[in-house]
Amino acid sequence: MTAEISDNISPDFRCGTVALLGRPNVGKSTLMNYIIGAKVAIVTPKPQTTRHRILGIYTDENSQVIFVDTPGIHKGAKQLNRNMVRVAYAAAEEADVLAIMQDVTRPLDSGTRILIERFADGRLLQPRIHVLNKVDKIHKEALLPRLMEMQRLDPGAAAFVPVSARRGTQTDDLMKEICKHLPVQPPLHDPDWFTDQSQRQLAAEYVREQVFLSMHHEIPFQTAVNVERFEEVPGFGIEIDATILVGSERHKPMLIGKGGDNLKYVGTKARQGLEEILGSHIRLNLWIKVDPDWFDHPGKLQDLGLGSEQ
Ligand SMILES: Nc1nc2c(ncn2[C@@H]2O[C@H](COP(=O)(O)OP(=O)(O)OP(=O)(O)O)[C@@H](O)[C@H]2O)c(=O)[nH]1
Ligand SMILES: [Mg+2]
Repeated sequence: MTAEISDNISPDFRCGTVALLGRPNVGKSTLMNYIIGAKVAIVTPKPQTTRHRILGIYTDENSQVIFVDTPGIHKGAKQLNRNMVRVAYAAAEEADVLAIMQDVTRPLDSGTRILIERFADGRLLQPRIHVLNKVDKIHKEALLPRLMEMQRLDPGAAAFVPVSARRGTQTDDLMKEICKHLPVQPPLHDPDWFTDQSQRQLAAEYVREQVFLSMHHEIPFQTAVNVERFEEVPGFGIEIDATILVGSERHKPMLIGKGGDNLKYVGTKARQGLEEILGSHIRLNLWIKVDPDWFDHPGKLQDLGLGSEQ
């Protein structure tokens, strides 16, 4: 802990965990990254981007808010999908506050309603804050009926907060509302620490982000990234060897692209992102391996950090 904060912890310092929950693609990771000011969770326009729980820790002189970003809650038959959903519900059980997010540019569909009802059914006792995200994309007048509908759906909720995670609109209001419900206790983590993700995990995720962005249809959902080697090279920076797993032989040439262009692009973009967050020169070597069942194989998922407890 830095001297300034440890010497001056106020007696009403608040600290606790907030689970970010919701359907895929509503903006959970974007919100967490915005509030902590660093891209610790990857973001793409595709659903099911986040696959494991990721901590993002915000600390100031009055509070430490420990966000737990979770995979979007969805239906899916594969073991990977079941693990992702289990991870989200487990994070909810352990949190002090539930931040349940929705995308206001989309109607309140049955999946979102079921999810809200499930959190509001009285089994979990923590305060629920409904976060209505992406308000930058709708007219102000459209928000009021949505807020009223939400109040009908969950009258016992602690608050309903419209935000734009992308622009940071009203995230201050959200933070105030969250802090009201956190226990009064000293910080649990070093204030200089802002995520539980290792540099190795970040490397795998930054590569996967670029794979997700450059691939279409079902291909991204059948890809994973494993970092085989992460080594500090004196006088240079960091050298990383990573393997991209694809679910089918025919996905391999698509990922490589014409003349290797796509794979080169993936590597360059991931390297640039990693250089920025790790503040170091990076040499990134990528390989591709075909594995048709990694997403339905408990042992392989565990090895990839995607088990039901991860
Ligand atoms: N316009 C707008 N887009 C947003 C906002 N927040 C997130 N997005 C976009 O929504 C998409 C999904 O964002 P993510 O943060 O990956 O969503 P998520 O809820 O973490 O998704 P999963 O990890 O798949 O569950 C991305 O294209 C974001 O740029 C917002 O406030 N406004
Ligand atoms: Mg996410």
